[in-house]
Amino acid sequence: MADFRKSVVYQIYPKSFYDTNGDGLGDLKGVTAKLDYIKELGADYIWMTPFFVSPQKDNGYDVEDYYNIDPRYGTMEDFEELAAEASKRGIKLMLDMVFNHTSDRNQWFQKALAGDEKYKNFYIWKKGKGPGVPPTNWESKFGGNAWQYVEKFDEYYLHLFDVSQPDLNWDNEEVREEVRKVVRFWMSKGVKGFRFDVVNLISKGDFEDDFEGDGRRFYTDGPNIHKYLQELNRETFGTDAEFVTVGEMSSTSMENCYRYASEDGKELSMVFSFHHLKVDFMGNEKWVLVPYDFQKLKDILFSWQKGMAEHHAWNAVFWCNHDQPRVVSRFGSEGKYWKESAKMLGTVIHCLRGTPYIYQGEELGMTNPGFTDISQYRDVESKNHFRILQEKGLTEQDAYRILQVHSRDNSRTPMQWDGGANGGFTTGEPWMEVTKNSSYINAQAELADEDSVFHYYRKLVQLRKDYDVVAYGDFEALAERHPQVFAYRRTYGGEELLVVNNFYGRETVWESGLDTAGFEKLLGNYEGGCPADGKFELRPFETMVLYRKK
Ligand code: TEU
Ligand code: CA
Repeated sequence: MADFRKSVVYQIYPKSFYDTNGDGLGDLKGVTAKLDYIKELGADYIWMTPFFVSPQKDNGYDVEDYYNIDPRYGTMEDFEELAAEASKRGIKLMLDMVFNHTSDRNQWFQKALAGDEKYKNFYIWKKGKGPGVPPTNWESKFGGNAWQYVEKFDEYYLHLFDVSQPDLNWDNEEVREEVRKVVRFWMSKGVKGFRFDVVNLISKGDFEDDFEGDGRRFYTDGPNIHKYLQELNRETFGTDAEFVTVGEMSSTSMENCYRYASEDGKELSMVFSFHHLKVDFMGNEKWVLVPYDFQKLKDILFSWQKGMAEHHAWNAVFWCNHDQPRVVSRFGSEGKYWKESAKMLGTVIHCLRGTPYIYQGEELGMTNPGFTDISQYRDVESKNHFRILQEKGLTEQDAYRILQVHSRDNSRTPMQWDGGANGGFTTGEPWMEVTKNSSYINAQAELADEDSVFHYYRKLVQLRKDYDVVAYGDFEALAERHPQVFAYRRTYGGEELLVVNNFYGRETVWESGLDTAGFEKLLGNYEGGCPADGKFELRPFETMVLYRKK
């Protein structure tokens, strides 16, 4: 079995990674060109977000053709070369499979629109409740009602995301068989893992109005979800014990995740859940400005750590991806303690029980770009909500302030490779502006500096290889009510790991009451060792990883 517990995954958003032909868009050849960089960091897997043929309304999460590569990113030969070069370096590829919906340009949907009954049944159609009244009041995740009227049929189709992303009808066995074909096709190309996009939304339940929320309770972790995942597993990747899978679970419950990611291996290897990244929302509402709730962040992460372990299920652990703002900007500091906070946040994730994911540029401490004009934004969700916020009465300036914090484009700016023009990402005009701080936050500068965020992340990755307790240890929460400290203990056989972090830019003291004699410091962001008396005097954003073996 693939030991994903000892592995680290590096996520690439190809469009913003590295451009090799000067058209301003990152490409597959750009990933191949940077494999040695990823090797140096030590990652075992690369998860690549979709590069299939797509109109790019949602940057590839709107798939027009699952079997071909979008010419913007390159060719099948480029992909094969990438797979071969990665394999030479012992790096495995994980592809991103979007099966909750397709693009409206997908031939299945085109045939459906043309009136072909077989393909119409590939999607979800309902009559309205009356003239101009959609079947339910559900809201699309990207804003507005989740149903689109098609006059020709006098029916609506469901789109939980953009209107150009119609939801597939998984209750139709033919759809499930088509999905299996796609999965088998990419398995035959030598990929070693999949990330399944919003996969807990594929099984829809009752189509009822939601008077308590936006409709998600009717289609999240739906009635046949476990059945469909088990079937997909059995019929495709489950036949290969080396395969690693991760499901992106939108608004999921822990109880369902016990099953999705159970060590019995019937469904998936692990799950992404997002509750810990909603601590700066108001409930489920993301388009607001509220300070993040540190206690809630701890409570959520701790309860998932404990719950998943008790139920023999495995977490994916992460702060960043292409949908989330940059973590230093979010929970750390862009200013004086930029480097300290970036290292501290990396430590918190990498020493938890679970497989850590690093999103491109996180290992450099990349920040949000601080865009000030809508013309700088590219994301469909951001553009929609910029409009919706103003329709709700916010001023343009207030809408910008919210986007600067929450927009998905915060993480999608080009990778900062060097201090030159466009951060070394392209010789042309980048599809999105490069963040202004690329003069000092960039790979070239950080590779040359032993004390950089990059080298710190490299050491974090290595820690998991060198110490079994990091990969396999039990988890115990510490300092649960401390207002500044995030601390925990891992134990495995005679090995013990203490991970102690100050989450804030001011000093603090933690009287742990622990016997700290005999601990050695493996990693940290300041000088100094382990206190002998269990009293931790922590400097701004200080982190330390302490180890003891009986
Ligand atoms: O995202 C799922 C999703 O619901 C969120 O990440 C969403 O973008 C955000 O919470 C809305 O506020 C996945 C992909 O990661 C994302 O890039 C796609 O846009 C989305 O699915 C649709 O395929
Ligand atoms: Ca290119």
